[in-house]
Amino acid sequence: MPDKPVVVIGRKFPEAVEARLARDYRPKFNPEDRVYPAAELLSLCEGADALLPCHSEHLPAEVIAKLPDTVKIIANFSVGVDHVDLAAAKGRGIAVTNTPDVLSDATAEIAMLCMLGAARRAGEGERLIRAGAWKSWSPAFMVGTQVTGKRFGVVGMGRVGQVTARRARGFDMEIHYTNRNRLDPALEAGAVYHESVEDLLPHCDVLSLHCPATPQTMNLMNAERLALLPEGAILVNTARGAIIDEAALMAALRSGRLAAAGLDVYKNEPHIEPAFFAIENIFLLPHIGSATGQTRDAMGFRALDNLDAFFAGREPRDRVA
Ligand code: 8YV
Repeated sequence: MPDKPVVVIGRKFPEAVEARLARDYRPKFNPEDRVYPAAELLSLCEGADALLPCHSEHLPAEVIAKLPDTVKIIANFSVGVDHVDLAAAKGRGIAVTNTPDVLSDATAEIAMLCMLGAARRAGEGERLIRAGAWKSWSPAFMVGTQVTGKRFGVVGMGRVGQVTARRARGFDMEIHYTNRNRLDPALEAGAVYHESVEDLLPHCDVLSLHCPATPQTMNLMNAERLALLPEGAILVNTARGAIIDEAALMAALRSGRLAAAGLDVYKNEPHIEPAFFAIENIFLLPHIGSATGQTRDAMGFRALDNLDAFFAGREPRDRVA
């Protein structure tokens, strides 16, 4: 029987996932859960057959170029693959997989939390109470925006976008969306399709971003497009920070053009632009879209299913390159 493949594990994975790895592979674990500098990651990959990174392990073309020839697959523990240069991997004949579907519910929950947190000023309320600064109540105290029955816009009606739209329907919201392709009527479920982001924006009381980060979507929400949202709109981002021009967003929040924003993702995570901290009408979470035990297990198992298929000579289900 051939030796079990050697796999480099980018970060500390859930216990059950690491148990399966230990049973079926020769894993190089990361028990301290450190973010490896590129040079260390590359040296760990010496003699390895596979790499299992998270979005925190950046694999641009110059790193992919230095991966040892033995590495045949990058099986991501993430649905987003913007941290991997797919063309470079393809060029070297390295397979790349991701973990779709299994995190859609968890991420949609966080999109709802971001929407409500922003609309109802949850961050401000928390800060006030924890600072011991809640002194009185009045009808004008902490008045926010009601979302029930309003229009909910989705950029990117893929798996997460569709689940999020379903959750928003629970607040009787009218769904508007744009997507590379219009969905079948059954999946659309009455949502109004707009051909472009520019067409969509004027129809969104809440806008939720669910498209991948690509060169085309970099700074998609810039000053010009933010200005197309209705006065008092709310912006939600659980996708990737790269999609928003953060300076333009801060300007729109400071001026009151946007009522609020709820963000789970940022351009330079975890080093968030400090200017955000001084803006009250923004609800900030630390990239926890998929952070439930159930979902993190499912992501790990999905990555391992891809790895198992690859080493069994089958096409991995979630191959993206
Ligand atoms: C994960 C995510 O926490 O899967 C993704 O693309 O953004 C998150 O839900 C993270 O990327 C895991 O690597």
